Amino acid sequence: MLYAEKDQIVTLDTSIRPNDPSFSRLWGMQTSSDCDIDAPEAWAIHRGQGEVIVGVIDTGVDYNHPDLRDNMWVNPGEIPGNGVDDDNNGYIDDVYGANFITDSGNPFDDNRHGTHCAGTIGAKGNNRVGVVGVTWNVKIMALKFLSSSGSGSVSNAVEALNYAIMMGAHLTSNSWGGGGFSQAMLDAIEAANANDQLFIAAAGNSRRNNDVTPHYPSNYDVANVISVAATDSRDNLASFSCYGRRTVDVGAPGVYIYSTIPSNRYASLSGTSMATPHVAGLAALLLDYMPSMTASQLKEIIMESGDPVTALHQKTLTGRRINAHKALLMAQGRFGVFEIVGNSSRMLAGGESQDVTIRAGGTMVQEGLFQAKLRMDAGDWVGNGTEVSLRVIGEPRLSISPETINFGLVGIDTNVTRVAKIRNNGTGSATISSATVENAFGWTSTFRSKPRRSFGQALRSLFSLWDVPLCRETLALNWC
Ligand SMILES: [Ca+2]
Ligand SMILES: [Ca+2]
Ligand SMILES: [Ca+2]
Ligand SMILES: [Ca+2]
Repeated sequence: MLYAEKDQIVTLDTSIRPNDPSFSRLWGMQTSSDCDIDAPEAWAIHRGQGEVIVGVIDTGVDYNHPDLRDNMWVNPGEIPGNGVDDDNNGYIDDVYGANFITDSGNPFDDNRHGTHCAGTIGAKGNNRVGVVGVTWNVKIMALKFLSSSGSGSVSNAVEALNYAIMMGAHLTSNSWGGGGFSQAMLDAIEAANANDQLFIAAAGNSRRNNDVTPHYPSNYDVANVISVAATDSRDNLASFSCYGRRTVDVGAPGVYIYSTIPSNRYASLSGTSMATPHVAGLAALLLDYMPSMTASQLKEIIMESGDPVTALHQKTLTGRRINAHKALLMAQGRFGVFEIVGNSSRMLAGGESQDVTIRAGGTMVQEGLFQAKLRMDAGDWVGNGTEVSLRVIGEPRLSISPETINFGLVGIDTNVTRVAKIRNNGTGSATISSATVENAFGWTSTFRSKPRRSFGQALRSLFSLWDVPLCRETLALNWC
């Protein structure tokens, strides 16, 4: 018997649309002109599991906002509302971050700018509420140094960044500028760099060429800084955006950006301030996807994977607007496990069969069991998937930074905390069971499983038995 069947184009599952009701207003994520960051295509690969901590150095964050509260960082060492600085970090009841104007633990947003930026980075995705961030799950650390009127001092910004370093943020988003060069700010950014922490900064809204008129903090010449210009929904450089062939790195959507503002509301705002959190959200999504990536690898992928845009050519270092989908694909290609070889889109005639080749491996594959599903999508027709799995064995490679920790001048009966970062750059996980501090006289202090206070005047490590996955962990050293 003869039969006829329609030819079908078979492709892999290529995009995911979240159920957040205002998703269609987020042109920066997806729009018909395609002058967007290809977020739905990125989300088909990874949506964020909430492992990455992003410090938002701004006017604070409405941590009660229904679209943000589940994605707030929570300080694990602080008991809320007891009026006590439980973790001895200098801030009382700093649960979601801190306020560096009042030196208190309450970073609530009395403006709206910081809450807006936080929503673009990581408003909770697919929760049937409001909008969606570039990453659906994240830990937002609210670092308030700008007042209700949006102004602040560089010295408080330095405190905010130092707090982000001390408390282990993986990156910071900096939608602010002005005040000129500050050696203290440069030192803090260099400390962030030494701690493998990206510093993503707005290029500024004064239409200037930052190569000629330096704009800070985006112009600080440190490896971890990414300076961000704003683009619109037709890939123009925004009329207000600063630029600079040497000093501005990439562009990102920053005109009429819809996001969260305090008191369960939403609003559209424009500025390089709105472009910056798109980049910070992408950095968080990438790091959540591939936790072994270093800050410099993250920056490299963000810069190299963007779409070349005519308006950014000669106006930025890369000439590119960020693309989340291409960034994840590039990370997958360099560090990933499974990859489809060749073009995944093809024509299948009725009765015909074709092979799909899957390659396993990569330059920085981690230890563990990797599972994926190979699925075909051809419009209305969806095939059953094939489970793909691979078990990788690897070896850990541990290092600790910085090389020196200076407690400075410390008064008797005071507490000072410094943080060292332990990294695992290897391919397998390691369990650390103890830490030892040894002084010049051979006196040692070793700590296992939980902190002890057996010596009056000693360097004490707040330490517990950890598994160090392939990412960064912090170790707090206290003088007490
Ligand atoms: Ca698109
Ligand atoms: Ca505290
Ligand atoms: Ca407390
Ligand atoms: Ca949402």
